[in-house]
Amino acid sequence: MELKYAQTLLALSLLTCGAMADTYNDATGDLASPTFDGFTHLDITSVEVTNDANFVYISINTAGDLDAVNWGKFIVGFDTGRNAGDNSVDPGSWNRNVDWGRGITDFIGSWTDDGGSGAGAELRSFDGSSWGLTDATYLGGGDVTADDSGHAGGTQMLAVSLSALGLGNGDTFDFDVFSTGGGADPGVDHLSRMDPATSDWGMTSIAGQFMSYTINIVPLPPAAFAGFIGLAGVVGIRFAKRR
Ligand SMILES: [Ca+2]
Ligand SMILES: [Ca+2]
Repeated sequence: MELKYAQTLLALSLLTCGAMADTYNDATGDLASPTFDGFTHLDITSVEVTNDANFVYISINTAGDLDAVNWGKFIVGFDTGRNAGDNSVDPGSWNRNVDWGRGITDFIGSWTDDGGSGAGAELRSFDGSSWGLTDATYLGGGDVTADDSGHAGGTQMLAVSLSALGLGNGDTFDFDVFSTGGGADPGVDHLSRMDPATSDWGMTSIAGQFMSYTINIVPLPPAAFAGFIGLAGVVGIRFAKRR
């Protein structure tokens, strides 16, 4: 009974922990020297993407400690294909000096630069002719969230709603991620490139080939439901015996 109980628990935990994240690796130390020397918090090492029924979750891992610095921003550019997109980072708001090499339809502009006590983000979208603010952490609409719990380990965690991106199960979007500073700075490190994307603060960064991710909403299979009922029965019996 004990072994079967353990096996059922293991099976249940595997079924309910959700889809595995897709990991997109970047080189470490691929920032132009000497301008960006020492800016390990801007050096992206990998990005993990996963989703559930409502959100896409994006963890941006860096080589630094995001609690140890009071500046640094991370942009995620999406091309969902819902319109031709725009090769910019919204000239009216974030306006970073980036050449995506294509149009993007949406981006998350996020910040970690509050001295390690929080994180924030905006979600901006292109409607085919102009950019607009969809939601922001300071507006609390729930379409974009930011989490600073991984900052000491160098990770900026973001979530964006599928509905805001106009995406559903089976849909694929293309994306790139870059780190940057303030104003019209370029992308200091692009996930899409293993080599420096810019040579200096005043030089446009050039994106590489975008990554792609396919939304996979995993329904709870009937077998798992049966297992849950079975486990509930086992637990019920065990609890009953202890009374
Ligand atoms: Ca890097
Ligand atoms: Ca890179």
